Amino acid sequence: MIRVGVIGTGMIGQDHIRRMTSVLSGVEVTAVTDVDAAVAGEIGARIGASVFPDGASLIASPEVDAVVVCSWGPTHEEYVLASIAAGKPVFCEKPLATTREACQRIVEAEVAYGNRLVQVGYMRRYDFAYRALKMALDRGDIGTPLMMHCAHRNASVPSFFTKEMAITDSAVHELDMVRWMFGAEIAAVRVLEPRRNRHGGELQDPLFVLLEMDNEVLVDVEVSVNIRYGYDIRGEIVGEDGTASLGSPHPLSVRRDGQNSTPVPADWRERFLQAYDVEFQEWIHAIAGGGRPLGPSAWDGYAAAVASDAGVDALRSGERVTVSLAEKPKLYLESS
Ligand code: NAD
Ligand code: ISE
Repeated sequence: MIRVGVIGTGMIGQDHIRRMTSVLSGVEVTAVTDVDAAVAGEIGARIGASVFPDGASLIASPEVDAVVVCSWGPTHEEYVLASIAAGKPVFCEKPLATTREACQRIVEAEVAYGNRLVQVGYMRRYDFAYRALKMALDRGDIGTPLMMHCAHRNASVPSFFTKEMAITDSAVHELDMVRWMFGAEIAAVRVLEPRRNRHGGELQDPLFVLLEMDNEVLVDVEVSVNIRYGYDIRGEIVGEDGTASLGSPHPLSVRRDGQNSTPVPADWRERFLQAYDVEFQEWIHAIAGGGRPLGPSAWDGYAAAVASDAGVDALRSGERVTVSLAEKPKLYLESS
């Protein structure tokens, strides 16, 4: 049984606690902490976990075999570095950290440790539809890929959301997904600003992101964060011999009054429910008995952050910005 300590008991922290306490096997949540002590206290009491005053004491606790970081992005680096220093596996929600330099420090710390401890929460790699799409591509069903069209639509976002966050918080999932999908790196980024959606107020929404992969595949990503009708994630790959796309994410279809309707998920918790379950179950299996995590690595977190930084530069400058990665350490040569 892996004893997990969770740092950050907000929206996704609570969802991951729910899956670790009532869905998955081989894991128990023994410790929680949050800067909002009241919410951590309430959750700790509900699930019978110890409540720690801060992340450092939770990571150091002998009650904790592995750490799950679900706090705000700018706090991730500190907790991931502390977990590596303690030699404990750490699952960090995306992004790994908010700058390329911070991600680089994590990569260096893990390389110095000498083995993988870090996994980053890029759950699309575990989604049934994305996995089916990648299998079709890898089997050659549509021939050599040429382009991919993506849409990343949030129903709404909180008032503190900025246009940069449409890249660093939302499109960062596509930045990871395309590297995994095509087994290629992002070479350059451009960002265009379409006509503004009035539902976003002053926020520049949507954004149109163009990615050039280093295998010459072109990817476009529409990022809309005030689409209102629900949470809608799309992807279609155009190959030389055909096209392949993500199917409907919902198993239900209702025919009534001359209409055929399919529900649209409300948010990522509903759309990627099973992906998160598989992601966590595979992580637990992988680290059980001292094994290393096999999912998105610190290197993947670093590569997504470098592309995300380039996206922010491209958004602010209106220019095409190239992406250049450091040399990939040997530790990560087996992973994407
Ligand atoms: P949230 O605001 O609902 O929760 C974050 C929690 O972290 C809050 O309770 C806050 O008090 C706590 N916190 C902040 N700083 C802390 C610190 N230094 N130590 C301990 N606790 C601290 O946010 P959320 O939506 O749950 O997002 C949390 C993280 O998960 C973010 O990195 C976000 O990008 C990521 N996320 C990932 C997905 C996904 O699809 N993989 C979806 C949503 C959020
Ligand atoms: C959120 O933080 C997530 O990670 C979701 O998966 C993403 O779709 C959403 O746009 C982000 O705000």
